[in-house]
Order: sequence, then structure tokens, then C-alpha cells
Amino acid sequence: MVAQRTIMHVDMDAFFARVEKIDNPEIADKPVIVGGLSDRGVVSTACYQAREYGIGSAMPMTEARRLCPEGEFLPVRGERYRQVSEKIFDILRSYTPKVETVSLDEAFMDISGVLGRYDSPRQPGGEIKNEIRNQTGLTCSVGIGPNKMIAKLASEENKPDGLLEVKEEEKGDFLEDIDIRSMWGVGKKTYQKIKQFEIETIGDLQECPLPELREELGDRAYVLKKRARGEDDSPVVTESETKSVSNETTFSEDLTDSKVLKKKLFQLTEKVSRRLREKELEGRTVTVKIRRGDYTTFTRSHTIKRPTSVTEKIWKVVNFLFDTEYEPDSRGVRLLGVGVENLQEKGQQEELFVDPEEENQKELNRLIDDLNSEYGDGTIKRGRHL
Ligand code: TTP
Ligand code: MG
Repeated sequence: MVAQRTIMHVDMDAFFARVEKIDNPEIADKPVIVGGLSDRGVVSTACYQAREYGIGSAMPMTEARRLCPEGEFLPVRGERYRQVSEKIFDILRSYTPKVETVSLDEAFMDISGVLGRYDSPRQPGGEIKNEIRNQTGLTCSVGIGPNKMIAKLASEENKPDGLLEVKEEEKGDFLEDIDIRSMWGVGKKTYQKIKQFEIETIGDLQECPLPELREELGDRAYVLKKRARGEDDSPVVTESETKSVSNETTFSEDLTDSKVLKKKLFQLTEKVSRRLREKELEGRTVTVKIRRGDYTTFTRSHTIKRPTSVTEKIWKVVNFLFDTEYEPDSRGVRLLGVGVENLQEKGQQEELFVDPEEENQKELNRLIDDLNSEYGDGTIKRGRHL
């Protein structure tokens, strides 16, 4: 049984656009659109006034100009946003070191351990909002909940300048009316598939019988059902997590081809699992990290029942997370990472039963590790590489 947690999600409102307004008060009341200004450019973000014209992130810039000719169109000043972002994260980390960076303007915090200092979880939420406003002039939205998914949905629900707490016992009611497309794991493809069951809200998914859903989505149906009940045990992953083994790779140019990305992910998985075996460690939580060309970063984790260091077992989870959670878009991928946490020393857990398939995989892993350390990395590769 996992201990009760309190997670906070902080997301800045119309981040790039509001920074531009702070830096230039003359445009404070105008519709401001930030993005690539060339004919092929896309909108990074639009302020809330500009959103009333129907402009939103990822829209072609030419269309945005057509919708709002009187708008203020500005280029992306990445360095400046990073500077402001650092200030914001310094504030967040002064509350707890357990801060996960999702992107320049978005973070998860595990505040479970510091709640003793406050009257309620809302109190640090309010203080953080004030401090960010005082130091940067910017507003943000804060969501608080028993897990990451609920916290994020809670901050989205009350945008802009919101502060919403959803307690464990309130989550069922809270989720009921939320658009199913806001739920983790429901992208365009999945939405198309489940529309036939008239699933438009998370509540609809809660009610949809599992067998029907399984027929359409296979085993993913279990995961989505679990999420619809508001369950999510993914940990807040800090950058300096020592209790994990991970590997990352940055590309010289942004990658968009899913096949290539998968191949890279498999290579990372092999490295990480091999390092686990070298350290005689096994882990239960597998995390995939994807940073896009615009520095938005996303991590997704999945926890399996029994700790492992077997490449095939870890790859199964990585592959699953990539297939179900990542929606390719025009931004491309700059960095990939694979990590394993929730570590323990090998063989600590009593083997209640022996899985013959896992035994075979372990044997194969040992063989490959031996050959690679004898003849050099990459001597032996699994078929997956091809
Ligand atoms: P978001 O938090 O998604 O958007 P936002 O902060 O502009 O607005 P909201 O109030 O709805 O949170 O993204 C943060 C920043 O990341 C955004 O200001 C610009 C950048 N971004 C892109 O460059 N491209 C994109 O497609 C998205 C979604 C964001
Ligand atoms: Mg934001």
C-alpha cells in the first residue's frame, strides 16, 4: 500500500506571452502572439486576449495573422524565458527539493513531507502564487491532489490564476465532467477509438464496461480505467534523484521519426538495464523522458509488481509508455531518457515462483553482458536493433 501523498502542480499562465507583456507594458492590453514569425512558423503561445480570436499553440502563424490582424506578433526569446523560469524554480525549490521540471513553466512538487508546517495544503499553494507574482509579475495556476494526474487536472481546471485542491474523497466527483481528452493517455488516436462508446468525459469512461473497452484497446483498457478512477502512483522525479539509474541522449538535430526514436529508446534501455545488472540492482519504476525541440519536457512512469533488471522486461514498459503516452507533433524530439527507480539490491525479494520466460531472458542478458564486456560494447546486439 502506497502512503497517502499530496502533490502540487504549478503551471504559468500564457507563459511566453505574459513575459513579453511584463517586459513591455505598452502591449499589456493587446492580443499578444509569440512564435515563429516566418510563413512556415507556428504559434508557441497566445495570451488570453488573443485566445478569444481562436488562436492557440501549434497553429500556423499565417492563420493566426488572418484571425487577428491587429495582434502583436513577437518572436520567441528563449534565453529570457529560461531566466524567468529559473527564478520561478528557485522559489519552488525553497518549499521542497522534491520538484520535477516538466517544462520551463510547469512543475510537479511532492509536498507530502512539508505539510506539517502549514494549516492546509492550500496555504503553501497560495504563498507560492504570491511569491511568484511579487518576484516576476506573473500569475500561475496551482492544482493540489493525491497524485500527479489529479494535481495537473486541478490546475488546468482553474486557469488562469487558479488555486484548486481536490482531496482523495473528492476525486470521483471532480473527474466526472472533465473532458476525456484532458486525461493522460488519451490522445487523438485513442479518442477516435473510444468515441464510438460515446465517451466524452472521464465519467463516461468510468461507466464504460471494461470488456467492451478491452476489445478496442487491449490491455491499455486497464490502464485507462485505472486513471479514470483517479489512480496514479507515478512518483515526482527530481533531476538529482540518486536512487535511480538512468541514461539520456541529446541529438544534434530534432528527431521526428517514431521508428528512429524507438531504436534510440531501446539502446538507452539496454544501457540502463546493463548498468543495473552491473550494480546488482533491480527496480520497479520505469520512467521515460522526452524533451521536445521547444524544451517542453515530459516524463511518464509506470511501476511494475516485481523488481527487475532484465532488458526485455524494462523494454516492455518503455515501449508501452512511448506508444501510449507520446503524441508525435511538429516540434520534434531533442532528448530522450530512460530511468529505473524504486531500486533494491538484487534477490532481496523472496522468489515466490520462478517465471521460466524471465529465467531465459536473464540467461540471455548475462550472455550478452559477458560477450560485450569481453569484446567491447555493441559486439552483440539483440534483434530489436534491426
Ligand atoms: P503551456 O503551459 O502549455 O501554455 P501557456 O503557459 O502559454 O498557457 P496556459 O495558461 O494555458 O498554461 O506551455 C508553456 C509555454 O511553452 C508556452 O508559453 C509556450 C511554449 N509552448 C510552445 O512553444 N509550443 C507549444 O505547442 C506549447 C503547448 C507550448
Ligand atoms: Mg502554462
